[in-house]
Amino acid sequence: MTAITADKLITSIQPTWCPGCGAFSTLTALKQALIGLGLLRMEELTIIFGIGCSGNTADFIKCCGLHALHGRSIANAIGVKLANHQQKVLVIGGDGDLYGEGFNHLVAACRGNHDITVLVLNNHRYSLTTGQVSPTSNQGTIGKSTPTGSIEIPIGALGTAIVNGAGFVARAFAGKTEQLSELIKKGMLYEGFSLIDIQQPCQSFNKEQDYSWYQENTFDLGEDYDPTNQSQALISLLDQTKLSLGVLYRNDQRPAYHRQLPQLNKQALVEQFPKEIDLSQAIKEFI
Ligand SMILES: Cc1ncc(C[n+]2csc(CCOP(=O)(O)OP(=O)(O)O)c2C)c(N)n1
Repeated sequence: MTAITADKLITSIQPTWCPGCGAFSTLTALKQALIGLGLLRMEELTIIFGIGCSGNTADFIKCCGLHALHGRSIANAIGVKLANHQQKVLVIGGDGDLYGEGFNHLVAACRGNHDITVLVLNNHRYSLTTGQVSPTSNQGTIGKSTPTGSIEIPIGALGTAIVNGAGFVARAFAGKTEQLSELIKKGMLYEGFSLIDIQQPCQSFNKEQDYSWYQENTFDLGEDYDPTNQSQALISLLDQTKLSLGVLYRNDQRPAYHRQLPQLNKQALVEQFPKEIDLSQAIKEFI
């Protein structure tokens, strides 16, 4: 076993994100969280990446995992967790990947309370494909795919997650690295489905929501906010004058999926099979 330290997470590839991209600070916060968790070891961490600038994090952090198909990272992450309960399983993707193409998987993960942590790097655009509107773009956004302005209103992803059973839902801003790192740690320590929506500036394709916009339009949830109150969480999300940051909702009463499934709740799949399996016959059939 190799304990997680900063040097273990480094790859030889330099990030290809544009200067000023919020993903730089999100990556820093993520690494701080992984190191800070302490209990984690490299072999106990799996990260599944989506497709997009956000999913390209796959090249910039060393870990076990895979770069999934567009919108299919959550399905893969659930599979990993069900096969091996010892794994801390993270998903990293964009708002297009996870609230657009993959939204049905996100809702299914909430309903099952699958024990994975999903980080949505939410820059309100499809940025890798050069800035088309995404499910979280403001109504009226002008882009290559919407030259006269988008008609749809932004998706209420966090509210949908909460009403569909997500156990832990938080919102963060990439520019507040320390708070983001703490939220990632909390989400990963939570046993059940955790969703962290990371508001992230995209300097190239979202000129509207830049760093100063976030400074002016976000606030931290105070001490008097009770995250266990589901209706209060939903009401607070309806108020869109400013974005609240922190743990919006937390339910510690609902067991995670793998604790409930009779076939798996005593032993994970990896423990049910012999350590050494002779696959030669199966391989012969495929070649
Ligand atoms: C099935 C499929 N459809 C479309 C694409 C093209 N595509 C690649 S990245 C991307 C947008 C990703 O946007 P988002 O998830 O918001 O991530 P960002 O690049 O903004 O981080 C799209 C549509 C693809 N690779 N695969």
